[in-house]
Amino acid sequence: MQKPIVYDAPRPEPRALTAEALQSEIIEKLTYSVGKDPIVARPHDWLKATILAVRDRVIDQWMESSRQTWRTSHKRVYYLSLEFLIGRLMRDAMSNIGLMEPVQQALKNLKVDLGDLISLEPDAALGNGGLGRLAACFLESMSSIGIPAYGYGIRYAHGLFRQEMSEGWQVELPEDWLAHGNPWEFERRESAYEIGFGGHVEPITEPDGSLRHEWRPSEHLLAVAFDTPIVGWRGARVNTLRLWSAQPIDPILLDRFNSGDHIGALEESAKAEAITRVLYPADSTPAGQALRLRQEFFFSSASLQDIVRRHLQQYGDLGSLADKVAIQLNDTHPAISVAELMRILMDQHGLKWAQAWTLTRGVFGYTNHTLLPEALESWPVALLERLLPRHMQIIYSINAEVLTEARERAGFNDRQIASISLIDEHGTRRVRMGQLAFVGSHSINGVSALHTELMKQTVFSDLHRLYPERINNKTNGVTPRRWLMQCNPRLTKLITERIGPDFLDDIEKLTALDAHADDPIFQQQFAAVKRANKEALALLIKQRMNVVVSPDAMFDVQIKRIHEYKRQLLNIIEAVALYSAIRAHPEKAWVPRVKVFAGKAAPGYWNAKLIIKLINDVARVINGDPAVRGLLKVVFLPNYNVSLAETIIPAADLSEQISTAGMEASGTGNMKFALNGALTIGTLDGANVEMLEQVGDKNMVIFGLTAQQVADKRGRSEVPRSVIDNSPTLKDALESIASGVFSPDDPNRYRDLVGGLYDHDWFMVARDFDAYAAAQRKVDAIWSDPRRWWAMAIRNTAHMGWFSSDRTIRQYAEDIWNVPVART
Ligand code: B1H
Repeated sequence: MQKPIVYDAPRPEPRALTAEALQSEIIEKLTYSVGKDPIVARPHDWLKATILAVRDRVIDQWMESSRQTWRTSHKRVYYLSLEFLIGRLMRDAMSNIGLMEPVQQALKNLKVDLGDLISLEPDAALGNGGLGRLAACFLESMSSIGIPAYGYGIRYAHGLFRQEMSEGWQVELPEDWLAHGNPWEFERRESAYEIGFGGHVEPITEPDGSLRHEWRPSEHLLAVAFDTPIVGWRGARVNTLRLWSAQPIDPILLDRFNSGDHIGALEESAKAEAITRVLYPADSTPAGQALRLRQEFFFSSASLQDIVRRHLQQYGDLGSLADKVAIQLNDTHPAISVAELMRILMDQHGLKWAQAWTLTRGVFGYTNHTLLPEALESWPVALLERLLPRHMQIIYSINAEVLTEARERAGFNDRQIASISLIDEHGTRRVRMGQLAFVGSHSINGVSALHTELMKQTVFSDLHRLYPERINNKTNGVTPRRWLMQCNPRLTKLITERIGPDFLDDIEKLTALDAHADDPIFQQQFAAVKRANKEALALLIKQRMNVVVSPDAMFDVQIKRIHEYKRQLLNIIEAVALYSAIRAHPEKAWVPRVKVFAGKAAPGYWNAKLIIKLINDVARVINGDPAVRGLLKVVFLPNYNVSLAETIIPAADLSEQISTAGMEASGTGNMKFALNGALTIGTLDGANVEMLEQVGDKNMVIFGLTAQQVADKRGRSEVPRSVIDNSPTLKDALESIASGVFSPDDPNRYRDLVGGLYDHDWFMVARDFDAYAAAQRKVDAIWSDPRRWWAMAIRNTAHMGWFSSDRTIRQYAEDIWNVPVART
């Protein structure tokens, strides 16, 4: 047992928040912490000094928050996620504790520009896309509404790859966010845990005759904690993001070194460090490699050891674990935690199976983020047996318990038993991590109403029948601090002037804007804000791409991971059709458009990479064709990340949310665009459905097949060829792409891609094309009526308050975690 906590130990006076105090402290940090004389300091030195000064203010609140949790014995929430897509932290921290103006002033006095420093900070890109960004929004919201929480994940040495373009093709380069050090993190050598792999299980008969199991791993390494403070709105609370880094127990095998094997002496160290070296870059599809399973177990085990240690330190007894601890599994990536907690409780703390199983289910909640069949994680039984033999035994025992219950209590037949079994018996036997996470949790949630419904009907239908009270919905949200106040200060100011500042603390108060939507003066002001944001984006496009775009044109934006189900292909085919129409009828009153794309493709996903190349090929031809007279431009901005999103989203007029219905679990970009006053063109998919409920069908442009219609068409394996033959516009566009109009250097480049649309069209690109094109012309018509456009845009902002991650987190707190929220 560790020493008990002394709650009233002395602490320094909190730091002052004034510009004067900050100014002298920045100089002090520069001198004594960075070790630079101000006269030779470089921008990175100033950045570091500024972060250190800001960080001190954060720490004051951080310590206060954690003392309070120890003092009050509140239940803690632990969010386990293999991804946290944080982005930059400095502006977030400054803005949330009200330091933007004093820091800006302090730096100005020192002749340093705050904006320059902000853009120097590297993006922490420890995530792929929506799932990782959701985790980051959730952390910020938990701090903002006063929930004692920890994020647990991996401190990848290299986050998501940097994307460059080489002749229009994606090239992946290593990302190096730690190159200049990371002033936000605190290494905690004292919080290190041993993690084992391999070996065997030793059955031990206790003196009382009972049987205990002891895992004797053959391989050991260390998980070392790195802590980053996460500041809530108005500094209400500061929680901790604890990321684990893998290190060898013996950094060098001296006997091997001494015998002359200098490389072999470092083997252990290389093997350990490989675990946290790099983020797997596949969004939606698991990598399925042994190293990935090692990552999953490594961070699950370290986190659970830490949680159990903290609980014992405070309460001394594991019986209260489920009353004081809630652990949320962000998808199945940490699902092995179910078996690991069972092992810790039984093998290390001597609990009996029944009590351990009750505690485990009491503690865990599982969030599912995708139903794509290829995305459902499973691991070969043989691999698990080799790497985690004790966990495999526990998984078998859990399976026996659940299957017996299913037969005896619910009378399940063989088909149903096969469907809920933790072991997939088709082909090589595999452990299904979704089933494991489900049976080990008291709550299983989807991330939008439609997605949750489909979960009940498809992958988890039989488990839902067995445990009908477990599945629930928690529609995603985004933090309005980062995604409105920080990224769009102009709009924030305008809204404040119009409806007062209350919405800053209660974002649902944005509905007050609805009453101003038809006011011509407010419309003009709203349009002027959008215009200024578009000028900033136009400048960035000129600087990065050397393409000139007019801020008078409609900015039509699709930014997200490149995936066939997200249908960037549908968008670019429509652009090709529009291009031919403009050339054929130059006399018509075309609405000028700039089509902006950005997003990364998984390195092994050929079709996604080909779609990037197609967008670039089409862009080159259209942007270079004088016959278009600038009425249409296409831009693909490389290296999409959180910071780029923060510049693009406030400048968007039209948000493309056009996934094949039933395939996008929720989407969160959709919410960010609408919050910033963009209209949405979208399918009835994911959270679009609930956005439609909030803003009404007069304020959103919906098109295309429904999830049910998609399922029906797939079920009938209908051939799409006749659809294409009956749509001359689509046919022409496809023929021009397939015949090499945009790829004269390799005319066959897109033959197979287009061929897929004729053969099966799994993603319904051909079958949704006419509806999509018609919806785009409807968007044109609205654009041509500015009064109508801006009224719609304002109403979108007005009704996005519900999509705040504060609301989402409140629902998790109430329905899943059973913890109170301090601020409502
Ligand atoms: C989402 C993932 C995902 N769903 C596997 N699933 C991964 C799956 O590395 N892997 O193996 C990585 C990511 N990501 C996204 O989650 C959904 O597609 C979005 O619709 C949703 O908005 C987001 C947050 O819930």
